[in-house]
Amino acid sequence: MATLEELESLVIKGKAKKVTAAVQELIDEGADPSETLSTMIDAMGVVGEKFKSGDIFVPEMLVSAKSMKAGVEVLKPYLASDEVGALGTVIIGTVSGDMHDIGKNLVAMMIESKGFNVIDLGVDVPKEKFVEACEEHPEAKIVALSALLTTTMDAMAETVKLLNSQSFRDRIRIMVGGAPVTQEFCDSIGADVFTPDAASAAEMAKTLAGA
Ligand code: B1M
Repeated sequence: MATLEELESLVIKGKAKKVTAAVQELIDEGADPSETLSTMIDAMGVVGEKFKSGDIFVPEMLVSAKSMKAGVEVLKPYLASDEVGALGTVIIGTVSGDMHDIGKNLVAMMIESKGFNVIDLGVDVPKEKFVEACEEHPEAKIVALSALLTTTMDAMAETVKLLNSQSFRDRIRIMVGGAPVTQEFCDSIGADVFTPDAASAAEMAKTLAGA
């Protein structure tokens, strides 16, 4: 029988196939999907600490990330809702220069599970692409930006600046987040809302949509 402790260890070690099996086993045995997800998020925190202290390097971080993604795939149906699209459209992406997408994917998944249609522009998204997406989707009410590196916070600021100068600015709310992002930074770049994690981002999106 798989345990959450074992799952954490498997993500840290980057054992994707075993993570897939362990997550399925945990869910089949009645584990809470949110707790299972939190365990994998905690594991990535440990991975980050190990990288920071020089115990592991980029390739190890990458295999851990892949194993977490494999686990999230199994969890998706258990976290999703069947009302997709009812609350409107959200455009999301990780800003230019930044390849981190696990947090952004979680935010997208949680927002979708609240009943939004999510247009995911991916990672390393140039600021102009966010503008194009808003123009292509006049129904979009929220633009959500993620950044994981202190060095890409500038790209987030530039993206917000460009969005703020557009004629469609009044119809969208700009949400920002990611490990180095703070409320103070959000205010300083002229974004509308900062939230610290995927669950609060999804709740906030719902509030912004007036639901
Ligand atoms: Co990178 N990396 N990484 N990395 N990586 C960090 C972020 C780092 C903190 C590790 C460390 O040193 N401790 C560090 C950044 C330091 C800094 O800037 N201060 C770092 C570094 C330095 C780098 C490279 C520069 C390493 C190098 O090449 N020398 C490089 C940069 C590449 C690039 O982007 N240009 C790099 C590369 C990578 C990999 C590709 C190997 C891989 C990413 C794979 C992928 O995402 N597909 C990777 C990983 C896995 C990490 C860590 C270990 C884990 C990130 C993660 O997925 N966490 C990370 C250390 C850490 O986070 N402790 C680290 C789990 C995820 C669920 O959390 O993404 O924070 P997170 O998302 C959270 C919240 O932040 C929030 O909600 C999520 C959960 O609820 N959130 C939002 C996120 N977006 C939001 C948007 C919102 C609201 C909330 O509203 C719109």
